Amino acid sequence: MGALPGASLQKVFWLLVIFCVLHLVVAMVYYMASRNLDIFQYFTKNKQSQHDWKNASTTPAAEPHVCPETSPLLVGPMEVEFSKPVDLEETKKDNPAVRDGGLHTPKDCQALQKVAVIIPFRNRYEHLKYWLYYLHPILQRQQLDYGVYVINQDGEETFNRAKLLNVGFAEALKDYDYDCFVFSDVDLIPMDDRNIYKCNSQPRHLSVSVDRLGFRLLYEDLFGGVTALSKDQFQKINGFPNNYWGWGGEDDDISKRIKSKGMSLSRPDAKIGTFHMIHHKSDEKNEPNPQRFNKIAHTEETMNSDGLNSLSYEVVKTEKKPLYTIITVNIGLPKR
Ligand code: UDH
Ligand code: NGS
Repeated sequence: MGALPGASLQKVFWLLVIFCVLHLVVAMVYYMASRNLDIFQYFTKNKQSQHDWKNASTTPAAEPHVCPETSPLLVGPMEVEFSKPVDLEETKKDNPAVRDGGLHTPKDCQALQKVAVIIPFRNRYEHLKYWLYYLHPILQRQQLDYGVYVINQDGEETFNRAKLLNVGFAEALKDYDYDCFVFSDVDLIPMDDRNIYKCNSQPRHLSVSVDRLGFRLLYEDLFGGVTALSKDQFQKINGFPNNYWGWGGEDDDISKRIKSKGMSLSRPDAKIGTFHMIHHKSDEKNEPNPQRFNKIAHTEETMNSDGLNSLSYEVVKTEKKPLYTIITVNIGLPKR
């Protein structure tokens, strides 16, 4: 009887120490192995998704990654000049990724927005050729999923820019699920591709500094030239007015619609928002509209009944050209 001898106590102690160390080693090995497995799986998964995207046709389940907020393809300020005539067959060859109808989808990433570019038009083919020559490369560099719609007013009646733009909105939506609409005069060419043809949280005025207007904003509420509205923003203001026949005022009406629905105008920086306007003589049948001041004075009363919800027109012809879709439309006559 009596206490354990000292040697036995020492043995028990060392056995306990060895057991603890072994336990610790096993736990660490197990932990490291599981971490490595996670990392290994993470890499193989990522490699797989890149692979899937490149071979999208064979494995359709994979989603392409979303295009970056700022396209890496942009070049900034650009030379714009009009000394040489444009050959559209050459322009088509220079833009092989543009599909018939003037449609383009970026191939390396999923575009942030689906943009319909709407151009009000009549008898301005020379301008249209320059527009297509300059804009297709820019819109592709901006990595947009876009389509170009030229809305051609049929007949000889007084021109109606805003109604043509309403038609463009309605017709483009029959073609594709666009979420953004850029409305552009045919004679305005951006001089900096960082001025992105896409929509913003507020309706956007893109043609901020036009050379022919002295590179300055004529007045704070100006909303003419090139503008961008999301589908929601456009619907919120009931589209554009249908009854401004002739030059002037329809853009001021749109600007008032936007304000009256609690939205504001957004603009790019004046240095980026520069445009060249192609020089031209005054058009026939687009004389200044003598009623425009009176109409603008009543926008808030008329906007809920004059716009998208009262739009009526008849499509005469739709043609899918190699670089644009042209929709010839009968928009009726002004009320006498
Ligand atoms: N447009 C046509 N054909 C026409 C008239 C206008 O295609 O016969 C289109 C074209 O896209 C043009 C846009 O409508 O760019 C706007 O026409 P606008 O005459 O309001 O504007 P533009 O930029 O000329 O062509 C601005 C100067 C006109 C001043 C006349 C008033 N004093
Ligand atoms: C205003 C017009 C706008 C026009 C703007 C710029 O006076 O429609 O000039 O025109 N408003 C009225 O006439 C009420 S510009 O210099 O670009 O031809 O957009």
